Amino acid sequence: MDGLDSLRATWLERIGNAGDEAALEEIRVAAIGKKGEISLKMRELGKMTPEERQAAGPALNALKDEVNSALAAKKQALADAALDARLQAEWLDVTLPARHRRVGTIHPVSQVTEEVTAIFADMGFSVAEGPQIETDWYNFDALNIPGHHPARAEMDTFYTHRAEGDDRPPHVLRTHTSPVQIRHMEAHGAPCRVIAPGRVYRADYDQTHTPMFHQVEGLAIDRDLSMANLKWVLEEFFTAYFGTKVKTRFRASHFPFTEPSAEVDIQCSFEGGTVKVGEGDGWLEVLGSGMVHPKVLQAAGVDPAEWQGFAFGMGIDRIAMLKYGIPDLRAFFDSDLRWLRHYGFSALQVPAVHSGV
Ligand code: 2NM
Repeated sequence: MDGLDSLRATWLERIGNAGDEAALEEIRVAAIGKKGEISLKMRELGKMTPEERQAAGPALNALKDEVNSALAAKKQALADAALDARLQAEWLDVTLPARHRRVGTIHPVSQVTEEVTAIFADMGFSVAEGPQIETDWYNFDALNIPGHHPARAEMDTFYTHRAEGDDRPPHVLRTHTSPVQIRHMEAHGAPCRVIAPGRVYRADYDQTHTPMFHQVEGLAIDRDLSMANLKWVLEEFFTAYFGTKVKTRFRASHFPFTEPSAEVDIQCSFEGGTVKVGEGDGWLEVLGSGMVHPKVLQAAGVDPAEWQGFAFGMGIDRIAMLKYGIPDLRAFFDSDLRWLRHYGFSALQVPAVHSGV
């Protein structure tokens, strides 16, 4: 059976040399397909004598089996090689340190809002929030600022557009967060202790004013609160906020929504062009305050014959600049990443109440 030996050698070699599955399939068809060389040989068995057939038949069958096995083995080998190649190409060291990605920072306004909230929370104040677009009633009338009052013009209010024939009341971008406190009194009545931090808007833009800024207002209503309670709360606040004992100075003032009213200065020094809070004999105005006007209580549904209390308001951006030495207000809202990385806070610097005394 020398013919079969060379046939076997040829096909096994071709199978061994097949480079991929497609080549292997071509070889299979050419060898043992319907018209394959080995299949044609098997068809010739019919023309043989029984003796020849008895020898050639099993040999051809064995050859066919051998070729089949070789094809299967080669197919598996090709698949293994392909997988190895892929694993090599996609090799990944999962123990390598991750690529560095810069994380964002907490904006000083957010940080200070949290600090202020923590300090007032410690004194029993909760946080109230409300809409940034208000009716002129909540923003002005309820606060004893009537239509002809100069404060209405002084505040450089942004009014929303109203189409001809629209009979809804005029709406404004709130010029202070006092409307939040009116809404709070309406909803919950007295007694109460809340702060209202948030964005406010005034049409004003220069070195020290931006058309959007942040305010925190406070309100405490009870049966016998006085200016003395106000003064204690504010000194307690500033001392905790600046981490050092801070003296305050009350100056008589006027606001439509409080009577009496006072502007509050905090003690500071101005040496070498830097402001330091809590030392020296200079004063810095940081806050407005007073006893809530009876008309304001009335407008908010609280009986002024039974209840009285104090309120105050201050700029968050401004007290952030003072505490963290930030020189330019306008840079607060420029979204300059270099500024944010420099003045921003880590998410791990969680504000807590601490008195630096
Ligand atoms: C200030 C100054 C004085 C104030 C008044 C009220 C309210 F709603 F209770 F009437 N909230 N805040 C107030 C008082 C705000 O900001 C300079």
